[in-house]
Parts: sequence; C-alpha cells; structure tokens
Amino acid sequence: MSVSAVPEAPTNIEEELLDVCDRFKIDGQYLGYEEVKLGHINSTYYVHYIRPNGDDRRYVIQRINMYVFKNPRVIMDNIDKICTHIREKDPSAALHFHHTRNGKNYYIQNGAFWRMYTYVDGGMVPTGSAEGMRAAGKAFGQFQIELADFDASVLKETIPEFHNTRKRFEHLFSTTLEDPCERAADVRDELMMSHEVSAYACKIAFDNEKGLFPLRPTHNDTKTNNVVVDLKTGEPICVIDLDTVMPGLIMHDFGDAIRYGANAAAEDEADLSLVHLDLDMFRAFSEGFIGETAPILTREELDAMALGAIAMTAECGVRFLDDYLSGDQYFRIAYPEHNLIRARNQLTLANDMIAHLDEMNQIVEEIYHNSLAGKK
Ligand code: GN1
Ligand code: MG
Repeated sequence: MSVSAVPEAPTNIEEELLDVCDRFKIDGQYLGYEEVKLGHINSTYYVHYIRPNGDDRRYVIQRINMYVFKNPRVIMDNIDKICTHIREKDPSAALHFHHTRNGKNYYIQNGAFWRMYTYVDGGMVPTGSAEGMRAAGKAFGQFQIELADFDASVLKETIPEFHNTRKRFEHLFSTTLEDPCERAADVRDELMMSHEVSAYACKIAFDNEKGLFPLRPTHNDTKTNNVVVDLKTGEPICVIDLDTVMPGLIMHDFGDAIRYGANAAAEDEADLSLVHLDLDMFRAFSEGFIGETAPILTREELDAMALGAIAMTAECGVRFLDDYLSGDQYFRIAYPEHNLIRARNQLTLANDMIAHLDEMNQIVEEIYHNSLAGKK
C-alpha cells in the first residue's frame, strides 16, 4: 500500500466506526451506533444495520486496548480456535467474528486494532438475583465442559502470568518501593489490608507451582455480566469477552465470578459497610457451575474452589491498588480515586471471604456430591 493510500485520521468516532465497518464483509445499510460503557479495558460499540431483506442486524465492534494486550493478533488466534471448537458442539454458544475483505478477523487502522462480531440477542444476568447467578454458573460451567477436550497448550497467553496471584503481590510491592506518583504514603492502610489477605490469596499460586492442578482452557474474566441470557427463559445463551481465554485454573473462573456477583455491593462501592460476601449468591453460582463441571473436577480443584474466590478478589484489589500507585494507566477510571476505592472494596471483600471460608467449602462439597448423585 502506498503512503498516500493510508486513510486520514477520522474526525469523529462515527466516521471512524463507519470506515472500520466498511472493511468487514457484512451487508446492509448502516443505521446508527451506540457506545457500550461496560468494561474497564477495551472500547465497545454496537452498530446497527438493516440488511437487504429488511432484517435488523446489530454488530459489536471493539477497539482493543493495546496497552493491556500487547499482541492482539494472538487474542484473535485463540478466539478463532476456541470458537471453532465450541461451534462444532453448540453453534449458538459460539460468538461469530467477521472477516475483512482481506480474510482477517481484525482490522488495523491508524495503529488501532478493531474486531467485529454479531451481537447476541439477549440480556445480561441481573445482579443480586439467585436465578441469574445460577444461570451464570451454568454458562461458565458449560464453557468448561465444551472445552474439556480442547488442548489448552495450543492457546497462547494473551497477558503473561495474568492470574499468577503471587506475582501480582510482588508487583505491588515493587511499585510501592518505586512509588512513581508519590502516592504510597497515602495508601498505608490498603497496603496493610493486602498484606493481611496475602497468605490465603497466594496459596493456589504456590500449589500450582508444585503442579497440583491441571491447566485447562479457561476464560479468566468471568464477571457475571460476561454471560448473555435469554430474556424470556433466563437460560444462558453464551459467554462473551474471550480476550483472556488461555491456559489457566478452573478455580479462577469460579472465583472471579464470585468476586463480582456475590459481592453484596458493586465493585466500586465506597461505603465499605455494604461490602460483604452474599452466601446465597455464592450458593446459586456454585449450583450452576459445579452442577455442570462436577464430573471433570479433580479432588485438588474442588478443595481449592472456594479459595479461588479469595485469590481472585484479593488479586483484583492488589491490581487496582498497583494501578492507583502507577498513575491509573491500566483500568479506565471515572474519577481520580476510583482505583483506590475499588482496591479498598475488593480487599474488604477478600477479608470477609476469609472469615467465611469454611462455610464456602461446605457449600461446594455439598453441591458437588448432590451433582454427582443426580448425574448417575
Ligand atoms: C477488567 O474490562 P473488564 O471489565 O472486562 C480486567 C479483569 C478485572 C476486571 C475488574 C484484561 O475486565 O481482569 O477482573 O476489569 N480485564 C483485564 O472489574 O485486565
Ligand atoms: Mg474483560
């Protein structure tokens, strides 16, 4: 391509979206777009089309955050592999990514990395609803089952050591020493909170180094709003946000969903008196997730399942705190102290989970036995 053929930088987002859409092999006429304000990393838009036969069609277009994902082609390669595998078993459970006229499932323009998939008609799991949590558990459990015969080693790590909780704590320690924004003196309480939960939080990482757990193809970002459900039946249709699918631990997929969906408050609630583990939500998600995965779980995985919730919650708190100390480079923030508030919230929740670890373990064990008995 000659230099003069490089498109000029568009003047506004709609022009840019239209230009990007035009590169993909989709038909119909553009009607409009909408920005989706979910997620802390990528930029997401819905674009609305009307097809030649009069049907409405929506697509999801995303600009990948290249500060977070250094090599987005690897993401698309992983996604292509797992979606092909899932599609063979259940076509409606696999996202449909579109190709450009050059046959690629992404498009790079002015240094920005774009991809597009067909919008899945449905809704998000409602927060604070046991049925919703059960459906989310079922969705992520089915995802595990669909990929149980997929060789995880063919997947690349899209973010190296993403859920190595021990390394996340070490990184916080070095950022604190470096203190690039001179904020460390203001977060002594939060640093102490992270220290207090670290032994429980890092146990899985240490055990994993001893080779205690199988590496599976895991989702790694199992926020319950990453499940699309049928709005009429409440049944799960598919899981989305596949950027962090890579070899990982099943307890982390379980734990991250608990971190998000079994917090009695939002992830960034500033009033810490509202932040605690909701055991009903914990139970509901466990019923869905373990109900599906019981036949494939090893004893070691089952025993570490509840601990996975502590690991993911503490790790997330540590990542938010690290980002606050680093000048908020990673997670999108809505106000200056947002990452600090998120960190306090998550570390408080991790602490509450530690206080309820025995109860969580009992619930997991009970559901496991009931599921196996029911499946015989
Ligand atoms: C990020 O962007 P989003 O909301 O899907 C992050 C997750 C965190 C989550 C915290 C790639 O996910 O790991 O748990 O924020 N994703 C990445 O809400 O770092
Ligand atoms: Mg995500």
